[in-house]
Amino acid sequence: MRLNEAQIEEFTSKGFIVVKGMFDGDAMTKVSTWADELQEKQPIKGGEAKYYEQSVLTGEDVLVRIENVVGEEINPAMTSLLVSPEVTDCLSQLLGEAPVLFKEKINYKLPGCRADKLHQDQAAGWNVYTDFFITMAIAIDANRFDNAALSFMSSGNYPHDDLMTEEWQPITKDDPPYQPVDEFSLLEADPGDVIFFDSYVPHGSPPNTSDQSRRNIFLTFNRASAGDMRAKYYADKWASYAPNKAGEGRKAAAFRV
Ligand SMILES: O=C(O)CCC(=O)C(=O)O
Repeated sequence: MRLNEAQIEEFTSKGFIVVKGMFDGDAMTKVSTWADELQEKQPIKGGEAKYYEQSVLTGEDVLVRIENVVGEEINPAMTSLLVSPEVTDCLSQLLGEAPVLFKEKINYKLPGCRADKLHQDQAAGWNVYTDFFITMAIAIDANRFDNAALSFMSSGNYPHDDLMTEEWQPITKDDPPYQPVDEFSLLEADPGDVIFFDSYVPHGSPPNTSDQSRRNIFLTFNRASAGDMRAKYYADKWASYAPNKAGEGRKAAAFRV
């Protein structure tokens, strides 16, 4: 599959596009089972990095995300499924050159999980690495208003190569609907739908106050010319923000990407 001219133009102006049904039902059954297994699995040293936080609703520890879950050395089968030649083709079109995986995570957004405040990904310290990234979000579960579907700025009215805040600061502490209302879209998605988005487009999601999980995978890529920075990214991250376990949940972080 290749993106058409209209999709590329839309990505350039709005900073994101949605590709419905990019992964089929069989693929998503495998992905969902894998996400369930990872949720239960005891992480191995240097392997999956789990992050727990205290639920804003119940105060109990809730799994927020697992990082470092793909790559040839960790799970070659899942890597080929998620970073298929088709995906690589689309990313090459959007980046203007070959993509290299920078980081990846499954955001579990389980019932009780906190908000992801409106932000630009690039503000999460990414300038240290390079100045442009594209993330591919894949819906594992149905994303609906009730279970914290993402909202994106859809007006294109943001600096496409600059930060709107100091690093690590959210754009607003409010939850959706973000203001001005007509500049944002709620992206309800079905399993297998993909959102490609750049690292400057504002987006976020509210706390999950429903009883349905909203698991999405986020794979972030940089241009090959910027190099392979994934090992350095995780080493830096674990030094400043180490994975933890149930029982060690941190207070909910307002902005962590
Ligand atoms: O999972 C979410 O709702 C938010 C994720 C996000 O905004 C991000 O990773 O940049």
